[in-house]
Amino acid sequence: MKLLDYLKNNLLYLDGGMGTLLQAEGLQPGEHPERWNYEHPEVIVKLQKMYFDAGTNLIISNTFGANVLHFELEELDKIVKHALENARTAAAESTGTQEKFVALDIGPTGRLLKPYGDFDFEEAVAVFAETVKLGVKYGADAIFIETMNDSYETKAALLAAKESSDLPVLVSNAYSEDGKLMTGASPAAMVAMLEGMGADAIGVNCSLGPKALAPIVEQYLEKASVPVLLKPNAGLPRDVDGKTVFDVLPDEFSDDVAELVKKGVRICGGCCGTTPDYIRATVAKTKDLTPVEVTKKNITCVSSYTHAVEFGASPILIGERINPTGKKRFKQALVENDIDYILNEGLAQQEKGVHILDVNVGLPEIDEVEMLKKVSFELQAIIDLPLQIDTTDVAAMEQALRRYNGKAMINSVNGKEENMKAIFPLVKKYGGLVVALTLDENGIPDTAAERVAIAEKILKTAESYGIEKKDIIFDTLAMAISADPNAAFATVNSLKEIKERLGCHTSLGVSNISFGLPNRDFVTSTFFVMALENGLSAAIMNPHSADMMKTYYAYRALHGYDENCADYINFASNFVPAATAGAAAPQPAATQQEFKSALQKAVVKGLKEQAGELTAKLLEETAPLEIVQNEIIPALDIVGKGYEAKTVYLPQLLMAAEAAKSAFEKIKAAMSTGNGGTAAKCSFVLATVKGDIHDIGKNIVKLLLENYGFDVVDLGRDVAPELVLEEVKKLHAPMCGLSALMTTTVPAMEETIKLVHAEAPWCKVVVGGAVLTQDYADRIGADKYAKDAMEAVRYADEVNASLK
Ligand code: B1M
Repeated sequence: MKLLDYLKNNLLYLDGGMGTLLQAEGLQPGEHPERWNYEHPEVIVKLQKMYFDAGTNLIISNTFGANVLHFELEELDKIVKHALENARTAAAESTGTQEKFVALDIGPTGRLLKPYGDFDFEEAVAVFAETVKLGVKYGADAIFIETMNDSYETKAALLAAKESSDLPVLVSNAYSEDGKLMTGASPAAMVAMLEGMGADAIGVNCSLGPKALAPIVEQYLEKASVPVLLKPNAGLPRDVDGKTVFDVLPDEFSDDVAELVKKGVRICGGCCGTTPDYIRATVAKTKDLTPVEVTKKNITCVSSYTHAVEFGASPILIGERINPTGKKRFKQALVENDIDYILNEGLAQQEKGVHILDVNVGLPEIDEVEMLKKVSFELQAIIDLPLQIDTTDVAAMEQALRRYNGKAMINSVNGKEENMKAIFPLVKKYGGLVVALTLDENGIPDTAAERVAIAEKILKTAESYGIEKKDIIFDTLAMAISADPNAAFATVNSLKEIKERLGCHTSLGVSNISFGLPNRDFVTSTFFVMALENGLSAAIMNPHSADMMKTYYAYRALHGYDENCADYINFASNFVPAATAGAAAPQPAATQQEFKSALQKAVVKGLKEQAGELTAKLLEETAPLEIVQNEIIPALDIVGKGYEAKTVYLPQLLMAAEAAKSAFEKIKAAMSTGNGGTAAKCSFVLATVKGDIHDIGKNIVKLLLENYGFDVVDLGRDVAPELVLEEVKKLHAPMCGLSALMTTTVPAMEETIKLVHAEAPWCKVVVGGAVLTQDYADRIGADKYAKDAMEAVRYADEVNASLK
């Protein structure tokens, strides 16, 4: 029987942890477990047979880290071949009579994708594809993508699985305790993206025990229309005397998993710390339960790398400003490749409270494929709103969708046969919510009835591509009332019928209605209400228009979408009448953030180029160190606090660090002439301690020391104590400096100080970094605590003077 057929009527049991079992069999720390597939196949077969004997249906091959980043292709081939053979042998040798399957396991690469890391998305797809092809070659029944804590890498793996095989794909993510992936995705965002791309089952594994994972699993069950899987740890791992221990025992584990099976989980197993006993107990407690039917949830939504936006309740606003039509300055930005200008348009609309950003960069004189790819990539690096990819160029559409980190809104398809033939395969492959325009080969019909007929044709064709009704949103096209007095009625009447009779959601570019009239927003905002009253779900609009935003907030309050009228009150109390403040719309207070300066904002928002430019300007009248102290450090503090409060996620932290670096480059250049005298001074060994990769502060210290004539040997970041000692001894350096930013890396600092003091007693150790205090520095035995870079220089000068 095929795996997916079996899953239709049965619970599917997975295996449990392998790591601890392999260690018990002699796997050494640092050794690749994947090599055991051919070095010790008998051990792998034995362990996997134990799982089959315990009731497992689907064994996940021992190939978690098997990819071309870790192994040469020839060895990879051997590993995958043996891994699948071992699992098959285990199935054959097991006495269990249940259905048995073997999945190719794919784990994360361990590298962070661009723009946050240095790993290219297409490179990641290619890496995963190599392993997938081998899985197909050696007869896997399915692909199991697991323990992914980044949505973008998950997408790369799923895309590779889909492009290189026809096998069922199960996708499992590892969530942190805050219920989000490390890079910020919510369960709803993952469900939207993975289902859109055609994953056959989705869910969670690793990191936490079944109790802690329950709220996350429940969100999957609420949103997912495919089977949900659960593979928890035996609780949260703890370190006891250097050994990892897990607190949840098989009995409690299986009770908790059984509860979630009753709620709808269809695939279950165990992850770290679990053994065949956990699976046996789970099977015993769930095998007589009737599997909960997997139902279609019919959720119309799009998603970004952090969250999903659902259609159907409160109206959705789609910002229309990233579009060159009628905008001279925007066109210039496109021609001059001024990406920051475009990013700022996005940020400004986000601040006004839109939910989705439309992205249109079509201009005859530029390469739209490259520009759309670039702009959508840069936008999703700094803005966490879902994007509406808006282009008539199919190649540009495909490139942007491919790299989009989430489920995009696709603008658009229409009723022309040719157009549907080009767009629907992209919707099917990459997932997405497609805007369908009610026009066809004969143009835009005048009547509502004809537009609805086109909508019906589009729905039927979409179905033939396997695209569901929920993933189509109709735009019944607003035409100018200045040209046709019945234009508004034709549009809203077709909206109403599409909503009520066809049961679909709708969107409209509302501004077009007032084309050719003075004071257009008067008309547009009234039309907006008409459309909303007739079933409009989303409007593509200008959030800088006070009239539009007034209408939006008032409409929500009047329709009960705004509890206690809180959003309306926020909006209206900040409202400044146009007569005194121009026509700009006030911002909803919820999205306002005060910044002391433009540079601070650029760093916090992660605008690299702008941060560099603003720093260069500021340097004309401000001392470099003042900029560091008063602008850059406070900006990074804002991001750091946001990170702690879980309002900012790792990607934003990384982008802010990149922006700070680009500001710092300018500061470095400005200081290169030196202001502290260039007389040669002694050598100074500098490092960020082991386990810590924060080096912005250390680099400032380096720059200043060099400026003051010290011969700095910078060992970089994440530096082992032994390496610091080796360099100190080699140079007989009278001083070394250590930086640490995290409470977790202060012990490494202490270890380094002890080693240097013991083996190189002549060397003074100065320490710094935001996590340290004088008291802390004293406790770990530092010779000097420097609260900032300048203090480190003053101390170095003292030591240097004492050498003479
Ligand atoms: Co992260 N990070 N970070 N981070 N990061 C902190 C430090 C954190 C406090 C944020 C928070 O939660 N509020 C937190 C640590 C919490 C803790 O203590 N346990 C944290 C965390 C948790 C993490 C990660 C674990 C996140 C994750 O992956 N889930 C991860 C850790 C990776 C690792 O190190 N193993 C991580 C990663 C990163 C980025 C890569 C994204 C990026 C670093 C980029 C880089 O450095 N190349 C980053 C950033 C930017 C920060 C914050 C926001 C800013 C740090 C910074 O550069 N400040 C930070 C929050 C914060 O500090 N507000 C945070 C500006 C810099 C100029 O200040 O280094 O203090 P500072 O240097 C000053 C002085 O302290 C002094 O002089 C400098 C100038 O006056 N000084 C010295 C520094 N070293 C000195 C040495 C001296 C003398 C003076 O003598 C030798």
